[in-house]
Amino acid sequence: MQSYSVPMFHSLLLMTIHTFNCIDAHTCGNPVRLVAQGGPTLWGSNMSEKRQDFLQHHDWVRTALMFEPRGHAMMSGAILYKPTHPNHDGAILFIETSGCLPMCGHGTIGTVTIALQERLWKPKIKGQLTLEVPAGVIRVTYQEDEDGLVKHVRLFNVASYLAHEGLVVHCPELGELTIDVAYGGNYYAIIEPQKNFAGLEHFSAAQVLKFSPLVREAINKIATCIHPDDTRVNGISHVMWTGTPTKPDSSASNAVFYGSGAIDRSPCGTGTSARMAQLYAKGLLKQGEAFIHESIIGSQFIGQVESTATIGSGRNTITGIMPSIQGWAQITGYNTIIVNPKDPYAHGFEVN
Ligand code: PYC
Repeated sequence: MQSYSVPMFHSLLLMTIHTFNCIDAHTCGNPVRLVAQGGPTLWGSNMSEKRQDFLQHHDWVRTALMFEPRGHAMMSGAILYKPTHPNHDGAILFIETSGCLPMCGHGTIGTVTIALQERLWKPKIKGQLTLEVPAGVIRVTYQEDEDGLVKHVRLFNVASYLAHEGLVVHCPELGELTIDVAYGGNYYAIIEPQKNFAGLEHFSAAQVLKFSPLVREAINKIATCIHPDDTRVNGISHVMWTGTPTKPDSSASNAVFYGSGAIDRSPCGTGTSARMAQLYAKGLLKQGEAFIHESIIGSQFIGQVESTATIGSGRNTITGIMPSIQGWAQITGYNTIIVNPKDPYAHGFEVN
């Protein structure tokens, strides 16, 4: 078991009981715990700098709210901040069991649904939002039903690209695996059906959990991934296993592993972006074509390549895509969470 401690200075700040007003939801099955009140004030001129400040000085908030006993291995969430630019509608810090992701698709869809339905944001233009996230600035559109509930959210994600093609790693028990690596807001190792992997439909969740950390470790040893526009975004954090979908209208299925023991229950927004970038680069997906991505529980996101994109500059210029992903979320409850410094598990624990 791993439990989490905080530096002395911050533990002094924790002498009082901290209260977090959270609204819990799920996006196509994957949890989103939105911290509406109680998040720390962060230093920085953009969300990437604020993410660094959070990781250095306030990470106990993440471990307390995401890990057991207040959360679980799959828990994922977000904290709302004021945007730095007056034309923007909001700013989001993503918090996860795996850390603070630069970008999270299911987290954005859930956060937007909650923030709009609970009137935490007032859109400058009805039907669309411009949001600051650590990976950059994203645009979102949404549709409401006649009761003012958010039906769908479409996020126009950050530029995504195929970073490496055909890397070969050895995975204990499975053998050699040929893997592509793509970026969609996080770096993904993408494993398609091949000789030593028959496809996700032949794999159990237990196998995804067992083999993904081994693949991630092996691929990070041979592949360098540093975002050309922000060196703070680096390393392969997510592993995507692909296969034949169960629904006739789905284009593909996937299971994404992240953190130390999580499988995304949603089709994964940044993963879907990375997958579309990979397929587009290989000539297997066209601009404007619907890419319906199915999750491990059968829920679907509708992705699309909106346009091509240029990432980096000079000799580091890469051609990629601007992806969009549509999904839905549902609020599941209101959750006032307290963190009492006298609780030996105030900052959470993980059982690995
Ligand atoms: O939807 O981008 C996503 C995501 C990343 C990790 C879990 N979900």
